[in-house]
Amino acid sequence: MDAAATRPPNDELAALAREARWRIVETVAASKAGHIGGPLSATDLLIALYFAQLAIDPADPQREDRDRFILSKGHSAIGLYAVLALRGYFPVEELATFDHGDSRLQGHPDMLLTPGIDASTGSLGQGLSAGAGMALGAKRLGRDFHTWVMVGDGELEEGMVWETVLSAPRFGLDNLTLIIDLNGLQQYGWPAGDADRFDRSEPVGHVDLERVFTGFGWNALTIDGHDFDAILGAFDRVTADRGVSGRPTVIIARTAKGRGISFTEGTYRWHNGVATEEQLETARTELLGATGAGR
Ligand SMILES: Cc1ncc(C[n+]2csc(CCOP(=O)(O)OP(=O)(O)O)c2C)c(N)n1
Ligand SMILES: [Mg+2]
Repeated sequence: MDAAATRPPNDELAALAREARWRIVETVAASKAGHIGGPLSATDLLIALYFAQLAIDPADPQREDRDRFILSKGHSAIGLYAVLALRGYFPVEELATFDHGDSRLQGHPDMLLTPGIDASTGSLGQGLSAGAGMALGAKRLGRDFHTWVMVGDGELEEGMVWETVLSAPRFGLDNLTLIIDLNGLQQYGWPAGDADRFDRSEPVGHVDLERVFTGFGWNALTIDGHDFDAILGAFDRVTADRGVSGRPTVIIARTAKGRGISFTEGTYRWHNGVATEEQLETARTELLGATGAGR
C-alpha cells in the first residue's frame, strides 16, 4: 500500500504520536531499563514514515518491493517497536515483553527476530552503509522501493557514516534518504575542559550540515522534526525527486531530545531512564489527558 496516497490528517498523526510516546515511557518503566530521550525525539518522524509515507504491508513484512527503513540509532528501538505495534506488525500487548531474554523485542533491533525490522542495528554508525547497499541493489535489480535511514546527531561522529555520505551520490542513489534526528544531545557530550568532562554541548552544533551534505553531492532539507506539515512536505520532495536528480537526500530534522513529556524534554539525563510511578502519572496526563481519553 502506498501510504502517501492515503495520508491520515495531521491531528490523527499527532494522536498516534502521543500514544506512541506513552507506550515508550510505560514500556521502559515496566521493563526497568531502556532509552527514552532518543525514542521520544524521533517519534513524530517515525509516525509520519509508517502512517503517511512508507509503502509497506504489516501483514507481509518481507514483501520484496516494500520500502525499507533502517533505524541506525538502534538504541531507540522501543520508539520503533511502539510505532510498528500501532501500525499492526504485532500486538501492542507484546510491548510488555520488551528487553526480556525470550522476547522478539530486544533492546536493539534484530532483523531475524522482529517483523518489520529491515536491519539489525545498535552499534552506531553502520545503518547508512546498509541502506546504501539496499538502495544500490534496488537500482541494479530495477526495483522501485525507497530506502530510508535514520541516524542520531551524536552518531554523526562515527566515521563509517561519512564513507557512505561520500559514495552514495556517485552511485546516483536518489532512492536513498537519510534522516538526521538533530536533537542536540547525545549520551554524554564533549568535554568543556579538564575539570568538566561532560558539558552536554551539541554534537554537531558547530557544523553547517546543509552545506556539508550539499558539498558531498546530496540534496539537503532542514525542517522542524515535530511539525507534520514540514515532515510530510520534505517526504513529498523526496518522492518528487526519485529518479530525477540522481542525488540522495538528507532531511535534517531539528528535534528535542525527550520531546513531549515535561520532565524528559531537553535534557541528556533522560537519554535512558526508568520513570517512577509518580512520573508515569505525569507523563500519562500530559500525553493522554487526565482521563486517558487522548488515546
Ligand atoms: C559504536 C557505538 N558506540 C557507543 C554506543 C553507545 N551509545 C548508545 S546511544 C549513544 C549516544 C547517541 O547519541 P545520538 O546519536 O545523538 O542519539 P540520540 O540523541 O538520538 O539518542 C551512545 C554513545 C553505541 N551504541 N555504539
Ligand atoms: Mg542526539
